[in-house]
Amino acid sequence: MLLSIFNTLEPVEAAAAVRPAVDVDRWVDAVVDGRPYASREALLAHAAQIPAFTDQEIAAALAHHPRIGEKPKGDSAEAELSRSEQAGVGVDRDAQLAQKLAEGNAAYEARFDRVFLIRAAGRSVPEILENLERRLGQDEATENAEVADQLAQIALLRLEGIVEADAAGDTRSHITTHVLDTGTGRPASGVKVTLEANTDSGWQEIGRGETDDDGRIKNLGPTEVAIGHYRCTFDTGAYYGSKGTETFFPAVVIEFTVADALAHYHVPLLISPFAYSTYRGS
Ligand code: 2AL
Repeated sequence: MLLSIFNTLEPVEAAAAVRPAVDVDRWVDAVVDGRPYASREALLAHAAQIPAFTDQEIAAALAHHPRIGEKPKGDSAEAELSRSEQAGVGVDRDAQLAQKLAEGNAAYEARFDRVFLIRAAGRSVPEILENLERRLGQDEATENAEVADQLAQIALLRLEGIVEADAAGDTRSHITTHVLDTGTGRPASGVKVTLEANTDSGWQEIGRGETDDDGRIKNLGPTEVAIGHYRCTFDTGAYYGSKGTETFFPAVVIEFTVADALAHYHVPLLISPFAYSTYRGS
């Protein structure tokens, strides 16, 4: 949702829009009451300074968080956000690690009597396991403070995904793309692209989009993905079909490696009806 729309919604509608970020009335009300926001940065800065979640609020909010490594069920906005956050982690890519995670989750639940919560976006399974082991050794008060912080991080990342900047270019996914039609020398707009991660159970879609007037997709999937193999599939057949142009390529599939979880990956496609190329952009 665009920030300008969020700014003008009735309070009850604005609250419904942001509640999937975290189901805590005090947080939702503070975000809604802070409107209007001059920019997305102002919104995020306002949300970032909301006082920490209390133990009671944590207990209520955790009811909506599935275990790490377990696919959230249903088609609620929260389940979709959670799926997207967990998709980049790559639990499906390694059965042994998945087993360790299941054991760690069980140990955590036995010790603290609640789901182990961690901001999943941008983290790999080994990193999550390391945190899990460290946190199992913490006393209750320290651990409660850490859960409150993780919940706040998740809420902020979700809010970032829910409210888009009005000025294009402000919100960017970890992997972006750009399609240039080298036959016309123009950006290729309206090209459908899917982004998939290579998991233990095969390729799994983690994002999709359509190139804008400038040939770009700035929001192709999660804002952070884990190290691993990914692929983009460009529906070049439909693109050329819509122009009545014959092409040799019904689709173009580009497979690539994300080797640095913190670096930005830009995967451009330069396409003509009978040749294409790509490169690692940034
Ligand atoms: C989650 C979740 O659903 N998203 C996230 O970042 N962490 N769940 C969890 N148990 O930590």
